[in-house]
Amino acid sequence: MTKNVDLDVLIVGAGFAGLRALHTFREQGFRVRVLEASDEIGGVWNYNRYPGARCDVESFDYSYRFSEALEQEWRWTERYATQPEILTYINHVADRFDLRKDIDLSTRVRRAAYDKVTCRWTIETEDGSRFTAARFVIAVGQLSEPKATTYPDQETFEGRIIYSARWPREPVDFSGKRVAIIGTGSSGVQMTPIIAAQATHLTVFQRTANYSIPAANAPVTEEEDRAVKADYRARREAARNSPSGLGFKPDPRSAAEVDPDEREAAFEAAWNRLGFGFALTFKDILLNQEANDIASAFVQRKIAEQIEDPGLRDKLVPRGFAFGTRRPSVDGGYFKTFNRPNVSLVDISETPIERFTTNGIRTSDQDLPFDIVIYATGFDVFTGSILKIDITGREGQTLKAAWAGGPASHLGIAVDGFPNLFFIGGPGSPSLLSNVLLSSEEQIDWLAELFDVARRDGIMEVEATPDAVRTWVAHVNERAQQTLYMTTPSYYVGAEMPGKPRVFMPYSGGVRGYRRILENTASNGYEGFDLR
Ligand code: N01
Repeated sequence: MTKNVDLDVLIVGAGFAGLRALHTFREQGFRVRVLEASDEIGGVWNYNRYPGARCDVESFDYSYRFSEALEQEWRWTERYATQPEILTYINHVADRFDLRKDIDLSTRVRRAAYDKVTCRWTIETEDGSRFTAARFVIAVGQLSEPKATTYPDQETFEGRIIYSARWPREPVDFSGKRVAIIGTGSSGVQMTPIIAAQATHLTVFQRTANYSIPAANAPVTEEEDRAVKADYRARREAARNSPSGLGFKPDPRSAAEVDPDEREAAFEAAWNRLGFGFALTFKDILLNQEANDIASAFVQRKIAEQIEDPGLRDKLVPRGFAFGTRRPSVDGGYFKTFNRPNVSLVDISETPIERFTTNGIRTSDQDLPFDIVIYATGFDVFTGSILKIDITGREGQTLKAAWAGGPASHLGIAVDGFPNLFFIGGPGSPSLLSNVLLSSEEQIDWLAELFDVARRDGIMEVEATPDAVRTWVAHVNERAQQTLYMTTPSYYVGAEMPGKPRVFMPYSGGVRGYRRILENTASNGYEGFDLR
C-alpha cells in the first residue's frame, strides 16, 4: 500500500547514524521517519555478514554515547565486537528506545525534489509512496554501495557467486568446497583465515598487497568492563578529544627523531595492542615521508616474518605506497593462513583474471576450478549510495550534476542549492578517517541544535552559501595536502572506481578539530549558512 506522509524530518538509512538521528530528533518533538531499503535495520552491519566480519574500533568506543543507562547495561564480550554482536546491539537499541515504530523497512528512496515555494522536500520511494518533509537527512553510510564487479562469462559459471557486502543470511558451508576470494581489502583479509579453516582449498586473488596489523582481540573481562563503566564519561571525552576518535593520542614526537631502540619498542607495543591505532604510534606517521618510511619498513618486516615461503612473502608484503595511505586492514592471522597447504595466492597484477569458465576462473596462465567465488572487491565509497538517489535542488539542478567534479559541501553537511538537505557521515566530514560512529553522533548533536534554533526562530530554509562550500572544499584539500594521503591512489580520492572524479573526500583534520569548527560555526550564528 502506498503512503502519503508529511513530516518534520525524513531520514534515509537505518544504520547507526540514522537510528541515532531518529532518536534525537524525535526526543526534540519533531515528527521523524526513517526509510530503509533493507528488510532489516543495521546498515553495513546488516549487509556484511561474511565470516570473520568484526569492527576494528574497540567495542567500548564503537557504541552509542547518548545514553548513560545504555552504556551501563550493555555488556560487550570482546574487545573488537563481531558483526553478529554489533547487529544484536543495534537491535537492542532499536527496541530499548522504541525506534521501530518510526522506521519503514523494505522502502528504497528513489528520488527527492525540493520545492522552493513550500520549502519542503518531496521524497518518493520505489513503491510509489510520497513523503514530504521540512528537513531531509541522508544517513546512508560511506560503504553501502558495493562495486558490481564482474568478469566475462560470469553467467556461465556453474558454481556459486557471493558478494561480501551482500552476504546471505543463512550460513554458507565451505566444507568440501574449492573457494576463491577476489580482493584483499579489510573484508577479504578478515574472511580468509576462517574460510581457509573450513574449505578444501582456498585461492586468494590479490591485485594490491595491503598493510595489515594484528587485531589483538581479547575477551572483555569483568574487571575491564567494570573499570570502563566506572569512568565511561572520561573515556568518551578522551575519544572526542583524540585525532581519530579512538581515544588515544599519538606520541607527540616525530618517529624520525626518536632513538631507534625506543622507537622499535613503541612500534612493538603498538603492534601487539593497538590494531588500527598502530598508525598513531607517533604523530607524523601519516604526515611525514621519513617517519612513514620507518613505520612502513617495520610493518613490512612484521608481515614478512609471518610468511614461510619466500616467493609468497615477496607477493604478500605491500610495497610502493606509504603505510596508512590506503586503509590498512586489521587481521586475525591473515598472513599466516598462506602457510597452510590448502591456501594459495594468485597475484592478478601479474596474471590477470581473464574470464569465468563453467567450473571456475581462467587467468592469463591457468584454469582454476571453484565451487564458490567470493567478491570482496569493495564499494563505490562515499558518494555511491548518495548519488543512487535522484536528488533535485532548489533551481531544478541535480546533486549528481552539482557533484560532477566531486562532492562539494559545507562541513560535509550541506550543499548550496539544496536547502534543508543534510548529510551525516558525508564526504567532507571525518567519517572514514575517524571512529565513524563518534563523528556521526557529533554531527547529529550539532544538527539537533540547528533544528532547534530554526524552529525557535521560524526559519523555513537552511542553506549553505556557495562561498562557504568553496572555502570548506579548499580547507579539506589543504588539510589533505599536509598529509601523505594524496601520494597514493585510494578510495579516499575516488580511485576505487574507474571514471570517478579524483578529489580527496574525507576530512583529515581530526575529530576534535572538526568538532571545534562545528562549535564555532554555531556560536557565530551558523556562519556559512543562510537561515531564512
Ligand atoms: O574493500 P576495499 P573492503 N578485480 O575497497 C580489490 C571497511 N571495512 O570491502 O586495491 C580484482 O578495501 C581491491 O584491489 P585494489 C574499511 O574501511 C572495515 O575490503 O583496488 N580485485 C582490494 O584489494 C575498508 O577499508 C572492516 O588493487 C579487485 C579489494 O578488492 C572498507 O570497509 C572490515 C577489483 C577491495 O578492498 C572496504 O573494505 C571490512 C577487481 N575488479 C571492511 N576491484 C573492519 O575491520 C577491487 N578489487 C572494521
